[in-house]
Amino acid sequence: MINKSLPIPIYYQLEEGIKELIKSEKLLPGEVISSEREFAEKYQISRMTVRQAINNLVNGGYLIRQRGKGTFVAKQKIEHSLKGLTSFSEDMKARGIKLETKVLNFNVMKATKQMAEKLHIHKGANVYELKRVRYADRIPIAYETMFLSCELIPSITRDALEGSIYEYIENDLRLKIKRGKQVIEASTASKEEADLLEIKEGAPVLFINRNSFLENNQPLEIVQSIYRADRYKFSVEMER
Ligand code: 16G
Repeated sequence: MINKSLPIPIYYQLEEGIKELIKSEKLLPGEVISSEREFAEKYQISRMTVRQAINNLVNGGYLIRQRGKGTFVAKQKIEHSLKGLTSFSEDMKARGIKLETKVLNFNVMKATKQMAEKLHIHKGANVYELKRVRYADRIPIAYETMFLSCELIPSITRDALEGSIYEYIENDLRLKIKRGKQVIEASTASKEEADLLEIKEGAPVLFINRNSFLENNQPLEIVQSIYRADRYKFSVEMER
């Protein structure tokens, strides 16, 4: 794995070597990797060098460090197909992943000009602002901020906030969610986002902006979500 005569930094060779073992499934998700000391002894390199390689792999989402337990190969990222307009609850249930939702904030505010344009309401009209962290198998995956018109959705139950808003809208309010537009951008976690998602400030995240609409083209929601880039990826099927 290491060739000291190459003009390539040793930490980088080790980093790429471990990545290769993960990609070729010689190291499997959940498996503990050798300790810093073991790597250092095996390759006759300094522990500092090993630490640098491992830190980079932890930051890149390949490894997870657990205090007192060791360093593990991270689980596969959740892959989400951009086919069809689905909710977080539906996505997780379809994969058999245990899902939890923490409501951070739910309040009524006045629509800004931008919100009013998107939701087809008057500036200053009441909108709900809902902030939630969504967990998959106890790992925080996404931090969502949602805006809904209070005129369209006169009330929301606690169950819906902590469960599925889409299910509530379709099953309880009998409104038909028809289509959505989503923009996905690369970004880095702010201090607040990093704390909520249990990642480092500045770690890579996906910033997603979704507007969805009901059957009659009535705008339903504006949702800004921050997804952990180390746990989530999107796939698209294309035909030519
Ligand atoms: C997803 C949607 C979000 C929607 C939510 C409803 C993305 C990027 N966002 O998180 O727009 O409001 O699902 O989920 O996919 P729920 O029905 O589980 O509350």
